[in-house]
Amino acid sequence: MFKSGFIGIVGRPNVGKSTLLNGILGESIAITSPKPQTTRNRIMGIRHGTDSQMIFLDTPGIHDPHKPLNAAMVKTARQVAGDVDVLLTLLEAGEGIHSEDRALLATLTTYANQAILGINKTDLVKKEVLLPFIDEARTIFPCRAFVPLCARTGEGIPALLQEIRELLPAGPPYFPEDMVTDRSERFLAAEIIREKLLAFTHKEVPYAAAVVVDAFEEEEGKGLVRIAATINVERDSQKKIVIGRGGAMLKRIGAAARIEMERLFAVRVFLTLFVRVQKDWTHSERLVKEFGYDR
Ligand SMILES: Nc1nc2c(ncn2[C@@H]2O[C@H](COP(=O)(O)OP(=O)(O)OP(=O)(O)O)[C@@H](O)[C@H]2O)c(=O)[nH]1
Ligand SMILES: [Mg+2]
Repeated sequence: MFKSGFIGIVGRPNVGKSTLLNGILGESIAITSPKPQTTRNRIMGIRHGTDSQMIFLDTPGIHDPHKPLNAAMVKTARQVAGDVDVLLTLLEAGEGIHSEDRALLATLTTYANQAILGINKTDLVKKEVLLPFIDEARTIFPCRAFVPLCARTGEGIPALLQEIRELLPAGPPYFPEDMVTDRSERFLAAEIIREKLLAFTHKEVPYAAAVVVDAFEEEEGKGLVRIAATINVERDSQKKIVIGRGGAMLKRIGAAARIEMERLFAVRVFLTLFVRVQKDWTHSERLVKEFGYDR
């Protein structure tokens, strides 16, 4: 029987949701970083199996909203829970369940019957803590399955996919086989640039940056794409950091992003980056929208 449906991946910032999605797809469509609140938009990733089509929705980590950018991200994550066939809630393994995870699970109990709990980063804990952790999870969130995972190595992913298939309804494939994500190449290009910013800059800079692709032009028959993008930051001091001494930082970000884009798009990429100050954009509903963080 062919099965198909939507699976929402939710959880606290930094638990490894995007890493897990990339691991499931075998392709990096969602950017990841050691910093919390990396993902800002919902992104769809489609896994085409011989007996199922699984449509995953990666979401921004659920966080307390206190400014428009955060509020937009929390809204996205909460909406997903109500819209999917299977809710995959991801926690980080540890000694006992984190208080923020308890709070999150409490808001999701109405979905427990269609939920799977993924316990990620098992490589970071001793085996002995896993069973008590699962027992504790079972009492506060009696969901359909508990799956220990290591998203980084892929351990546990086959077992997870089996549990997901169990919960999916019978149905036809909804998307064509060559479609891996609903996001445009423009969006992916902007995200790759933001990923490099997250990797190479620190403190408030990654959170103050929004990347907008201004041009994405294919040169017919040449296997070349010309991409121009603007990195928007909130203050002059941040602009200085992103450009770096003699332009060194911007060059580093551009070079790393280009390599990644060439791999993902399988073409040569000519990338031009600009940096612009948009004063306090994270506090401006209009600019948050303009930069694409409203869905
Ligand atoms: N040791 C270890 N690290 C992991 C594992 N899975 C993810 N990570 C790391 O955890 C960090 C966060 O991963 P992401 O995938 O960006 O986390 P996320 O849940 O999508 O975070 P947000 O988008 O901020 O909500 C990255 O540095 C990952 O490499 C794992 O199984 N083991
Ligand atoms: Mg993420």
